[in-house]
Amino acid sequence: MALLIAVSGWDSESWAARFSALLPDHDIRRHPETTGDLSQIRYLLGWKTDPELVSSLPNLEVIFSLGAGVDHLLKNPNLPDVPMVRIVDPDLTMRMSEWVILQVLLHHRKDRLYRERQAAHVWKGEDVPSASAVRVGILGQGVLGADAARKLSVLGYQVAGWSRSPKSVEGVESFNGDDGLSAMLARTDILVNLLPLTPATTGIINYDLLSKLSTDGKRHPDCNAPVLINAGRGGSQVEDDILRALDGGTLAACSLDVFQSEPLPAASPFWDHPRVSLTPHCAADSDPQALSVYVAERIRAYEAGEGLINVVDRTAGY
Ligand code: NDP
Ligand code: OXD
Repeated sequence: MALLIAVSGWDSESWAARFSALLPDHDIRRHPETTGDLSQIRYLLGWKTDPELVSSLPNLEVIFSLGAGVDHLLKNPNLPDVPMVRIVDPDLTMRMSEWVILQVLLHHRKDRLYRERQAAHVWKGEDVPSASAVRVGILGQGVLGADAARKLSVLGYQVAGWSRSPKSVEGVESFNGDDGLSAMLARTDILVNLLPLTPATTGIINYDLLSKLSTDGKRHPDCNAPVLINAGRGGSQVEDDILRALDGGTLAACSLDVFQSEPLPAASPFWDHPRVSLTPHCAADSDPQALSVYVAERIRAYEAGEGLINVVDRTAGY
């Protein structure tokens, strides 16, 4: 029985080499180079994998997502009814929190303005509110949202989080449900999205939502309007609405790691927008060895009869 690595956009050869070292007693294959007999595939390690391939593995037992998100697999209408395990790993979590904290600090400490002043050789400081005066709201209080929330709270920010179920994270105000969302937005200067992409979160970051953010300009760190930071999924954002909000003053600025279409098309107005910072979906790019060890350990535990952890709830969609 074999583990098939089918990861588009990644160097499958180096992943296969790592798994061969970690699971020397397993048959490690790569798609399409060494796929072989499909009936021998027991485990699939997938990232944006061809849906037809996923649906044509008759003896598949477990799907491993080579990412924390599983929208890339769940959009397959013919997904086999086997458990799907996602990545939950301290290395990935840490990197995401680093990215979120970096973006929050860049906006809070007016970095864009200072870069403009540096380019113009202008030696001039600005008043900046203390972190304790800045209210951060995080959409999603799962593994990633809760970690970023905790760390931002330690830095002194007033942090709140929104999730489906109520949470109790030290130093973080919890909101849930539709009413909870409006209440959190109304007290938010910097909005961070770390929601998974599901039918319920598709297009959730639209003009209506952005219009509900705090309008208490005195507290806004960046240009007297709120800021958006999105590292969840591009499918959760309505990009025309974000541009309208930026250009109409509803949003001061944004940091985007994810987009409706990736790679970001050359013609996208985000590339040259003066108040957009973008990164190429790399917010939580992790150590490949750490992710491989995680998957190999899950396989070993499963084969030892210990069951699986971090299994996706297919009904909830994450
Ligand atoms: P989790 O499953 O641990 O957390 C998801 C959170 O979202 C939970 O708090 C959940 O609520 C909440 N949620 C889901 N649906 C809703 C909804 N309809 N309304 C309110 N809250 C909702 O996921 P992770 O934290 O591990 O990852 C989050 C996402 O981050 C991934 O799905 C992926 O899309 C993205 N990601 C992006 C990366 C990048 O590089 N840009 C890297 C890794 C992940 P509850 O707690 O009540 O269940
Ligand atoms: C993930 C990602 O889901 O990198 O892990 O987007």
